[in-house]
Amino acid sequence: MPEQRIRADIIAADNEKRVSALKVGYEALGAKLSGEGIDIDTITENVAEFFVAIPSWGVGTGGTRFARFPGIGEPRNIFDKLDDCAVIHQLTQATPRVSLHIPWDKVDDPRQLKAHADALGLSFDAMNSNTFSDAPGQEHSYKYGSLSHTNSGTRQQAIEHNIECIEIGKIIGSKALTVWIGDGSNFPGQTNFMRSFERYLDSMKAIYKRLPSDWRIFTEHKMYEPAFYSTVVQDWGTNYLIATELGNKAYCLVDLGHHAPNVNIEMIVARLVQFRKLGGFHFNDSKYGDDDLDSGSIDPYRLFLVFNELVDAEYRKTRDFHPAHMIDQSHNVTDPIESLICSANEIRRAYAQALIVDRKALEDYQEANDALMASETLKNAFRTDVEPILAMARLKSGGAIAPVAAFRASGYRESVGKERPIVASGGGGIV
Ligand code: LRH
Ligand code: MN
Ligand code: MN
Repeated sequence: MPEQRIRADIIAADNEKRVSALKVGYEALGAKLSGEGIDIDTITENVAEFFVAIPSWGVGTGGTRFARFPGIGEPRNIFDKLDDCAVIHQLTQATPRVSLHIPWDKVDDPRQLKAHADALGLSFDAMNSNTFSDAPGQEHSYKYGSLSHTNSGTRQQAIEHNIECIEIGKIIGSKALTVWIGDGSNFPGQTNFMRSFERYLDSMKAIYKRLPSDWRIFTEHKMYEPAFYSTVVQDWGTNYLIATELGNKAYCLVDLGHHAPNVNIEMIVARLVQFRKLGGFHFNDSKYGDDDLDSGSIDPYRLFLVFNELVDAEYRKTRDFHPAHMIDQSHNVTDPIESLICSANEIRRAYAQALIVDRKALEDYQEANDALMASETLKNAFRTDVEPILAMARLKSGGAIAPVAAFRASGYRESVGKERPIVASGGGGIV
């Protein structure tokens, strides 16, 4: 039994108040779905086995380049962050893994970190390297790039940092490395597109060589920012080229916020699935750019359509299909624990809705070119309120029917607020 940061009786008392209403809702939904030939318990079991990783950098309050407004009881170090992640998992039963970001996460002793995670019942998802900002005391600056830098010493330093992330990851049980770089340019002519990409590929090949045989490497594309004229790994096409150049342990990571507004992300997902190069996701939502808003808070239909592709891939029994599901968000005005709880639920909601799509009917409508009914088939699933399924999956796994309410009832934030001082300055999710 893992150590629990919230007392079990507090969750039990909150569940007690809600369980009879949940049973009524679950039965009603079960009857509706059964009329459509769907067994609700099977869907609930699938949902209970769907997990999404928490980003260590997401449990601290984020900020913009203008200001950061810290909340109370923010994590002071990676151990505090793991405690907060454990709370999210205890309540949702949906987030047993944590994705680290080095050196934002200062890992002095990986074995001690692993022991802390083990005690909390947590494990580690992909490691994230950081060569988009300078760490104190590093020899070469990343101001003009890292893995694609014109200077070989800078490139070598960035390569070694990624290898260090792999080494830490090996000790704590991670099985993947995610590489996102900010390399690019701010002026036409500032860099040579082809030479930069050649240098980047050479650097990535050096990192790839050091990847253990049972690991995967994910490269993450992003259209712009911090470079505003050109970016070295700017879109999924370039990302696909990287993954094919590197080899069969290399895959593309899709961060939902890294595309131009209105880009058809679900179609990108379908392409990567078809050519066996979908590595995983950074889930978040956005209105304008890489806003890092809470998953499903702006466009839940788009999230559903992404999951529709993933469930379609499962339905077609796509070989070697196991994308990594991770959240990548910044919480500027909410309690990060509450936002991450809601996001994990929204992601599971999209999955549950995608699971109840009548795939046979959809296929028939597609074959018959019945555009309206094909669309209605998706909409019928999307319009279904699957909350009773999500709540029942949580309850059956030992979580909370209403996780935010249970979190508030627990007083966890107030209690850690007494031991963790407010950190007034600092940017992003860096604590
Ligand atoms: C870049 C990014 C990438 C980083 C994270 C902090 O915008 O999405 O995944 O590692 O944000
Ligand atoms: Mn990301
Ligand atoms: Mn991003």
